[in-house]
Amino acid sequence: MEESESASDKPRPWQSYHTVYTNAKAGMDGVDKEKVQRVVYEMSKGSKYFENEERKEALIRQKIEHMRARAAKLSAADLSHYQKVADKRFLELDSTRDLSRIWLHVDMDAFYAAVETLSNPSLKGKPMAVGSMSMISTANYEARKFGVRAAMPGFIARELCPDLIFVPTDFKKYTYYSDLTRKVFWDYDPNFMAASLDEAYLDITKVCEERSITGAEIAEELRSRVHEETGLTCSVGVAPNRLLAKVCSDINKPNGQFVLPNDRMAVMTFISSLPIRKIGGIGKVTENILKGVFGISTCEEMLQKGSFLCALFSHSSSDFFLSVGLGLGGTDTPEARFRKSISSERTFSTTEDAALLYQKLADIAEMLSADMQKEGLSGRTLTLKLKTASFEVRTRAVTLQKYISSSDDILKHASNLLKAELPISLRLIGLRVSRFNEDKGGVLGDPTQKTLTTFFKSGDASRRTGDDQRSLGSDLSDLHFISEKETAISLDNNETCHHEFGDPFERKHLSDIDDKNCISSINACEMEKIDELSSNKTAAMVNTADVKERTTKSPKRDLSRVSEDDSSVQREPEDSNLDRLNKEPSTSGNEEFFSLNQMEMLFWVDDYKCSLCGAELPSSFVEERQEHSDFHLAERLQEEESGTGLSSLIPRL
Ligand code: TTP
Ligand code: MG
Repeated sequence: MEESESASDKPRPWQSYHTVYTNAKAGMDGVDKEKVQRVVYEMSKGSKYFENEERKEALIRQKIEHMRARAAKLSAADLSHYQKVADKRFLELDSTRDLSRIWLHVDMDAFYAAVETLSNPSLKGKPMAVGSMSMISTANYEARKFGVRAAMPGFIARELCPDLIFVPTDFKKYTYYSDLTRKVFWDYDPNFMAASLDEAYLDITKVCEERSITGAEIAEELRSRVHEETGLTCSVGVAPNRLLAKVCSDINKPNGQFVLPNDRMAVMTFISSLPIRKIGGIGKVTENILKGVFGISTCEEMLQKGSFLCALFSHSSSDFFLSVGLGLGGTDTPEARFRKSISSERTFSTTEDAALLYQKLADIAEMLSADMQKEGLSGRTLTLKLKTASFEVRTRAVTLQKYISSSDDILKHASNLLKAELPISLRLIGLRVSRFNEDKGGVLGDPTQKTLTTFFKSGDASRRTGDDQRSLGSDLSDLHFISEKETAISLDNNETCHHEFGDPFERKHLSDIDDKNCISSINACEMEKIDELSSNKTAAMVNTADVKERTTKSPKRDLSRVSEDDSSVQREPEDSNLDRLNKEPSTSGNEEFFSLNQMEMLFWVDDYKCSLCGAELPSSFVEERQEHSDFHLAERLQEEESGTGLSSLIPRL
C-alpha cells in the first residue's frame, strides 16, 4: 500500500486503500469518503485481510508498470498503424449500432432493507442494515449517508454509524417480493431477463409500439405498478441497449428514472463524460489500469486512446473498450443463445398405422433439424413425446454419446424410441432436443466470434494465441481487464447460467447481459472458463467446494430468465453451466495467492449462503463475494497465526 502525503504532509495511508467498501453506491454522494477510507483502513490494518489487499495492490501496480513499459516501446510508426486499426474498428463497431430497441432496466431500491422495513415499519427513517457483524447484505439510504454499504463487514459499518440497526437476512422473504415484482415485469415483457432478485432487463419496444406510448411513460407506469403490488420502490433506466439502461437506472436512485433517447448523438453525449467505472464490466482493476497507463477516466477517452488500446490489448478486449466508448450494448433478446431445448410437435387425426406414424416422425425430425440448424444448435438428449388416442401423454428419452442435429440422426434415434411404444394409437407426436453442445458455439456461442476457448483450455494465462494479428504484444492476461462482468440468466426456475469474465482481483456485479456489440468476441462459455481461471488465480469464490455444493444441491436460484416451456414434455435433468464449470480442467501456472485447502474453506450453501458465517450473498455479487471470501481467509490465517482460534478481525459482541 503506497503512502500518500496530504497537503499538511501528514501521512494518510488510507487514501490509497480502496476496497469494495469504499466504493460509492447510490445514495452515497455526500459521504465523507476520506472518513470511510480511514475507518476501513484502521479497522483492517494489520489483519491478514489487509495484507491480502496489499498484495493485490502490488500486483495491480506491477501490471500498470508492465503495460506502461510496453506502451513506451511503441514507435510513432506503430502508433500510426494502430490508429488506423482503431479508426477502422471504430467505424465497423459503430455500424452495428442498433437504435431500434427500447430497453428498460429496473432495480429495486435498497431491496432487502426495504423489504425488512415493510415488515417492521418502526425501522423507517432509521439507519439500518441487513446482515450481521461480519457482513452486510445491504443498507438503507439513511445508513448510506454514513458510508455504510453492502458487502461491508458489520463491525466496520457500526464504527461508521454507531446507531446502525442490524436486521438478519431472510432470503425467503426477498424471494417472495421478488416474485411479485416479476409478475409486473411479465406484463411488459414476458421474456424479461432477471439479473438478480431485485433487477431485470425488459425489452419494451413492443409494448411501446402497441400502446403508442413512450419508454418514459412505461417506466412511470411500471414503477407505480411495482409499488402497488409490493409497497416497494424501484428505479428504472430506459435506453437503446441493456448496458446503457443499467447505467441509467442508477442515475436517479432511489425511486426515480432516467431515459436516454434512441438517438446516436444523445448516446454519444451521455457516454462522453461517463466515468468508465459506471460501466458494467469495468471494475477497480480495469479502472486503475486504464487510468494508470493511459489516463483514461471517461468512456469517451476510450476512443481517444484507441490506438494504444488496439496495440496493447487483444482484439476482444480492445473491441470491448471501443464499444464502451461508443455506448454500444446488447439489444437482442438472447432467447436462442440461452435456450435449453428445442422442440417440434404435430397433432393429427388419431391413427395406429405404424407406417403413417413413422412418416409423421420423419416430418417432425426434419422440421426440428431445420430449426436447430437455423440456430446452430446440436444436442445430446432426444425426447419423444406421444399423446395417445385416450389423451395420455408419454415421453421417452435417450441421451446420446454424440451431439446430433441432422434430420437423419434425429429420425434414427426417434424411430428407436417410437418402436418401443408400438403398437399404439396416437394423436400427437413431438420431438425435443436438449443438452446442447454449448462449447461448439451452438447455444451460447456466436460462430462469428473469435474463440478464446483454446486459450483457456491451455490453462496458461500468459500465452498468446497468435491469432490476433492486429495486436502487438498483446498478451492474453489482458483478458482480465475486459470486464468484471457477470451474466446470469436461467431458463427456468432451477437453472442458472453464469457467465463471467473478469479481473482476477475483483469482480463486479452483473451490469449487462451478454452484449453482442459490446463483448462480441467472447462467448458465454468462454466467460465461464475465464471465471474459473480467474477465480483459481485469486483463490476466490468459485472453488471446488463451492462448485460441488452448487451442482449437487440443485440450488435455489436467485437469477432467472423467464421462458416459455412445454410443460407437457417431461424434463430430463440437464447439465447446468455449473456442471460444465466443474468439469473444466483447472488452470495452472497462474500466480496463486493461496493454497487449495485454503480455497476450500468456504462455499456457498444453496448458492447464496456463506458456509462460514451464514451471510447471504447472491451469486451475481461476484466482487462482493470475492471480498467476503478474502475476509474469511484472512480471518482464518489470523487465527492460525495467533493460535487463538478466534478472529481478531471481528470484535466479539
Ligand atoms: P443492489 O441492487 O446492489 O442494492 P440494493 O437494492 O440494496 O440498493 P440500491 O439498488 O438501491 O442501490 O442489491 C440488491 C440486493 O442484493 C440487496 O438489497 C441485498 C443483496 N446484496 C447482497 O446480499 N450483497 C451485496 O453485496 C449486494 C451488493 C447486494
Ligand atoms: Mg437494488
